Amino acid sequence: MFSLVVAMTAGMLLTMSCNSCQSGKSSMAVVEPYQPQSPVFNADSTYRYLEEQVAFGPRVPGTAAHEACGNYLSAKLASFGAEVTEQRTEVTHYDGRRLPIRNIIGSFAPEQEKRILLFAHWDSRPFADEESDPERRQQPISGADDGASGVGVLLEIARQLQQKPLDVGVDIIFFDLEDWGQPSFGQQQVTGDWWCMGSRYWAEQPHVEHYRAEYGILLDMVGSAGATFLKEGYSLQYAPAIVERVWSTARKLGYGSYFPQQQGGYITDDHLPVNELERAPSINIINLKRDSRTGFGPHWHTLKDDMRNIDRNTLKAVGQTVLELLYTEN
Ligand code: AHN
Ligand code: ZN
Repeated sequence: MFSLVVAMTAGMLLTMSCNSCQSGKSSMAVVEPYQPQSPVFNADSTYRYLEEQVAFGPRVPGTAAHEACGNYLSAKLASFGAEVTEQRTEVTHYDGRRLPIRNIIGSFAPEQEKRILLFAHWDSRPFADEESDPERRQQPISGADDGASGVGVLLEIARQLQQKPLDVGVDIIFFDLEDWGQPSFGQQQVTGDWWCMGSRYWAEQPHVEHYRAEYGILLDMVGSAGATFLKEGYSLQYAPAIVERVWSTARKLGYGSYFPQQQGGYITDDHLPVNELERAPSINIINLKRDSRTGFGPHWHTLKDDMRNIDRNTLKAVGQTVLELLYTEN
């Protein structure tokens, strides 16, 4: 008896709330869900592009694994219909070592004047200097997140651009030698800045004379579970309107938790030379943590930066957001 009363009451409530929502329809503004313009970004194929890079082993400049992975990336871009250009040079590093640079550029609609630049670094760090054990610190990292994730997302975007071409031109650049900055265990004090060597070389000598893009987006560490893309300092300084567009697009697509309305620190990264040499006002989508010692995820520059840390949901949030930006470009 009692349960019958409860059931009846619940039923009445349901009817009432349903009535009120129906009557509300005529008087209240109905919020239409956002209609995405972009094709569906496939996180599974992206995940495979990460696995394939990591399978070469650490992509440390000057090693056979690095050269082999470069060939793979070049062939991938070409297979997706991009016009591929490579830049090769050598630099003398802080320790006197000669290091190769191989930037890999894939251009879609190269004849178009209006261009968008998308980039990531494809090299991986030669030492796990954030490991606590000194032995382990000397080992190179897998770089599943730090390097491979951004490249993997951009390969999937390249695949989409082939299937559904855009009027606007897109350049996808895989920069080399981003991650050989001075190790935190370094004894000697090194002068100068040794991060971002590949992007600095390209920004000084772009593959096309007087190259300029409308805007640029850097993807760095976009694969780990629970990533938070705080609004990075140089991005807000050089390209605030692009930050706003990306963060609001992510929110509309339902990825607001990955793109919080919070400011992060200033990160020396590949977007800095691109901004400084005015090749494109550029932002950095990068996983930043306010509460960590390094400012990055706990796996950063450790041997834990491997595939176990990669989450398809994060790749999807970033990839679909960037894709939506491209396909809402007029
Ligand atoms: C600095 O720590 C100064 N820059 C980090 C840039 C970076 C390294 N991104 C990935 N690995
Ligand atoms: Zn790194």
